[in-house]
Amino acid sequence: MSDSTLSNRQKKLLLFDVDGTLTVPRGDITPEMFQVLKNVREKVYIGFVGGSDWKKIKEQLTLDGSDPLDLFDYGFAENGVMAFKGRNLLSQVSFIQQLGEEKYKKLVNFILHYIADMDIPIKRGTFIEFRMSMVNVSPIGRNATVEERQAFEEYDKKHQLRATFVRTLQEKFPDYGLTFAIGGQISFDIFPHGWDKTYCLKHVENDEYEEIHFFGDKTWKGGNDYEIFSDPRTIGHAVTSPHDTARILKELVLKDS
Ligand code: M1P
Repeated sequence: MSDSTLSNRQKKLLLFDVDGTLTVPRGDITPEMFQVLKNVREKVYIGFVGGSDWKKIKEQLTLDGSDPLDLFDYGFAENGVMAFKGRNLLSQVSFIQQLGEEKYKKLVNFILHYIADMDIPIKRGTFIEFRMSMVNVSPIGRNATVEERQAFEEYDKKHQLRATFVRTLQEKFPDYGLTFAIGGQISFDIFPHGWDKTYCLKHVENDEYEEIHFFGDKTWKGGNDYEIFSDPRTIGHAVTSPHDTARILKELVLKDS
């Protein structure tokens, strides 16, 4: 997109969750959504803020070999703990540095024991995924296929496995300063208090936006969009799917185009 196309934009920033908001969960961006975002970006500034790591988000938001950092003004992976402005990496911080090796080890050991004792229909592999800014915990394991994910999600709705797991961890580690957030289908994220999606706002606060909008599909308390959705610095939009996001954008930004 040329600089002249982007130079007269309103000083408004629209931030988007990824899974369930710009793409279907763990799916890829569609050409339609790509085009809607391109059109929106001619009017206002845009950024993504995902819980996943940059590698996964990049896979999901790449269309025909394009770099997502060229489509968005800001890119926030792992809730903004890894932050890009254009193609420039602004900062990256580490979960272990913050928590300390000893506490981290106790937490991981407890989680592994808990999962070993869980009697669920199937288990796959990679039950704990360590990321730069968080730990992702999945009772079925991150190697589950799409079908296995869907079956787990249904089973979890009925049996509340993740909610119970999270409550147990909150009781066991009350002084660790950790937040537990159920954001996707098969797992939950653990990160230090404040490292939820509101973390990304610190990277835009000096850019003087008149309005910052946030779009997400997990905006209820306990969902991983809740904090930024309900933050007084943002105007929150709860969406039900990427299709719903596109509909709102057409009404909110593109209706006079
Ligand atoms: O972006 C939402 C969540 O997406 C994935 O969740 P799941 O694998 O459970 O569907 C994970 O990347 C998770 O960290 C993230 O919050």
